Amino acid sequence: MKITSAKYITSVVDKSKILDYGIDIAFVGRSNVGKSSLINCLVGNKKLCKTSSLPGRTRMINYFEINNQFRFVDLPGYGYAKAGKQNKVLWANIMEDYLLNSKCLKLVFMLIDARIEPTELDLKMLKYLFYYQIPTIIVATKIDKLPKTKISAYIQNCAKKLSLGKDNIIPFSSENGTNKEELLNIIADVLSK
Ligand SMILES: Nc1nc2c(ncn2[C@@H]2O[C@H](COP(=O)(O)OP(=O)(O)OP(=O)(O)O)[C@@H](O)[C@H]2O)c(=O)[nH]1
Ligand SMILES: [Mg+2]
Repeated sequence: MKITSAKYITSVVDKSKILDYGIDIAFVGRSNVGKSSLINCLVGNKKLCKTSSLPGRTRMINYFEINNQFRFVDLPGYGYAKAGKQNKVLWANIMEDYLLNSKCLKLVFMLIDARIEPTELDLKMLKYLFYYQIPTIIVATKIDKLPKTKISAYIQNCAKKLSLGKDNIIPFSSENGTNKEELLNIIADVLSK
């Protein structure tokens, strides 16, 4: 599949504004893991989503219209140490509201960082997604930062930590587009159902 158009729609902080029509594909993961960069890579526009080397950049639910057919949803990152208690509560509320109430959610890409083992928060997130039976694909981002010889062992270790088969984790790089086509194929598959 090819993405031919990608437009920012809106950013939402409260439950009542969560869009309740159409098809959503959402991106979750630790703050700074590369969610916004991955979306930009898939759509081929480095400026669509704001990215930053400072964690905690995305604080709202950001919606993007893709191919006039479905939406990408850039969700706020978790585990940002400096977020402060109030922001953490706000984050939990937004995420829970979105994941539980979005009638539109067809697929979640959950991102983990290729240089860091899955964290406790990653495990919690994954359990949550499974519990609510939200179709989930795990993507290991920033794979360009790992030596090629270490990728396979890294994926195997992550799979073990997350109690998944190694084929359930897709190595990815926004930097050089590793497995971009693979992710687009998964999206096409979900849309065709
Ligand atoms: N080398 C490399 N760097 C990446 C990759 N993906 C993201 N980055 C860098 O990692 C930093 C964070 O990326 P973002 O895409 O802003 O991360 P995010 O998950 O959206 O972060 P929050 O919005 O804070 O939750 C930026 O400096 C990116 O350039 C990748 O695949 N390879
Ligand atoms: Mg972001």
